[in-house]
Amino acid sequence: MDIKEITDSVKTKAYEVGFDLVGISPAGIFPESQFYKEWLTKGYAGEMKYMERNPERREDPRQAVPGAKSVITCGLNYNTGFPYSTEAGDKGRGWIARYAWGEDYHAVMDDRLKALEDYISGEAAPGALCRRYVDTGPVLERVYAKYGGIGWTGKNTCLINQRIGSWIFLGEIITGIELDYDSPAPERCGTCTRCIEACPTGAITEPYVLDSRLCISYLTIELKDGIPKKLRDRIDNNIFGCDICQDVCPWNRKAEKSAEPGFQPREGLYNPELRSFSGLGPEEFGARFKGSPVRRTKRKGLLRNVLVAMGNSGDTSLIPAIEEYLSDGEPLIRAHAAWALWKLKGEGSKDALLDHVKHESDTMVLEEIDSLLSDMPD
Ligand code: B12
Ligand code: SF4
Ligand code: SF4
Repeated sequence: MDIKEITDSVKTKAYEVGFDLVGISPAGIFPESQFYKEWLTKGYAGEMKYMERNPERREDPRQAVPGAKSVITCGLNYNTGFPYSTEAGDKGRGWIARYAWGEDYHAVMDDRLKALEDYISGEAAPGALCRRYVDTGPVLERVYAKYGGIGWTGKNTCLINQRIGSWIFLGEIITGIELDYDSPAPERCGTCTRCIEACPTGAITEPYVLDSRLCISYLTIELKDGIPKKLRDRIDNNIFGCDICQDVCPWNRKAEKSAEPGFQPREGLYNPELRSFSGLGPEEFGARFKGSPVRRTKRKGLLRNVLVAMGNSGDTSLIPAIEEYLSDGEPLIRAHAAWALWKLKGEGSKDALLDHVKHESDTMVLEEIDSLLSDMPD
C-alpha cells in the first residue's frame, strides 16, 4: 500500500472501531507548542507537577517517542441529551461535569486505540512503531487535534469541532510511519467572548489562556488540599469539574449526541441532590464510583467539594449533614465542614465551632476554625 492507501485504511479502521473523529498531523513542534512553556513559567499549572516534568518531551513527540513521524488523533463524542449546568438552577443540587457522568473515558478510549494500533502494526504497516495515549503521556493533545483537522482551539482553550462542539475526548497514536496529513481546521470563534465572560473565577485570563489555579475543574479535581477560601463562593454548586465555559459556547448549542451508551449518566450523577452525599463512607464511595472518573478525587476530595457546595446552597436543612462531617476521620473534610457550617449559620455557628476546637488536634482544621472565629464578635 502507498502512503495514501495506508492513511485511508487507518482512518476507515478508526471509524470502524468506534471513533467519531480522526485526523493526522506530522509529529513535530507547532507554533502553539511555545505557549506551553510560557504557561508553565507563569505558574498556571498550579500543583499539577506532572505538567512540569520533561517539558521538552511534551513539546515535541519525537522526544517522547524517538522515531515518531505522525500523530493520529482520535476523538470520541461524550455528549448526551441532558440539559446544561447553565439551565440547572437548584442550589440544593450539585453539578458533576458532563465528561464524568458515565464510564471512565480512559478505558473506553484505550480499548479502541488498542484495536486501531493492532491494525496499524499488524496489517496496515506491519511492525510499525506505535505508542497510544489518552491523557496518559506527555502530549499536547489539543495541538495535534487541531493540526489533524479535528477542530480549532476555542478561546476557552477547548478543542471544538463544528459538528460535535467541544464534548470530545481526545486520544492519539504516535507512529513511526509517514502518512498523508490533514490541514488544520479553521478558527471559528470569531468575535465571540462568551466563555471568558461566563467563567465565574476569571480563569481564562486572555483568549486561549487558562490559569488552572483559578479553574473550578482544577480546584475540584486536581487540587488535593483545601480549596482557597476566596474562591469557595465562586465554585457555587460545582462538586466535580466545571462545564460553564462550554455550556455557554454557541458551538455546543446543537452539538450532536454520542452513540456510546457508556457515557449516559449513571444513576445519581446527573445534577445530584447534595443531601445524597450525606454519610458517604469509604466503602460506599468505592462501590458508587467504581469505574467512574469521579474516583479521581477520592472520597475526601469529593466530600470537600460537596461541603463547599452545601455551604453555598443557602439551604439550612443541610446543617445536620454538615455537622456529621465535622466529626469525620479526614481533617480535610472536617475543615470544609466547619466552613460550610459558618457559611450557613454565620455567627450562629460560633458555639458549635468553639465546642469542636476542644477536641480537635489537627492544625489545618484548627487554623480554618480560628480564621472563621476571628471575624466574629467576642
Ligand atoms: C492539564 C489539563 C487540564 C487542566 C488545565 C487545562 C488547560 N486548559 O490547560 C485543568 C484541570 C484545568 C483541566 C480542565 C479541563 N479539562 Co483537561 N486536560 C489537561 C491535560 C492533561 C493537559 C492540557 C495541557 O496541555 N495544558 C497546557 C496548556 C498550555 O495548554 P492549553 O491550555 O490547551 O493551551 C493551548 C492553546 O490554548 C494554545 N494557546 C495558548 N496560548 C495561546 C495564545 C494564543 C494567542 C493562541 C493563538 C493560542 C494559544 O496553545 C496551548 C498549547 O501549548 C489534557 C490532556 C493532554 N495530555 O493534553 C486534558 C484535556 C485538555 N482536558 C480535557 C477536558 C475534557 C477537560 C475539562 C472539560 C473537564 C471538566 N469539564 O471539568 C476541563 C476544561 C477546562 C478548559 N477550559 O480547558 C480534554 C479536552 C477535550 C477538548 N475537547 O478540548 C483533554 C484533551 C483530555 C482528553 N484526552 O480528552 N484540564
Ligand atoms: S471550566 Fe469553569 S472555571 Fe474553568 S475556565 Fe471554564 S468556566 Fe472557568
Ligand atoms: S464561547 Fe465563543 S469564544 Fe468561547 S470557545 Fe465558544 S465560540 Fe469560542
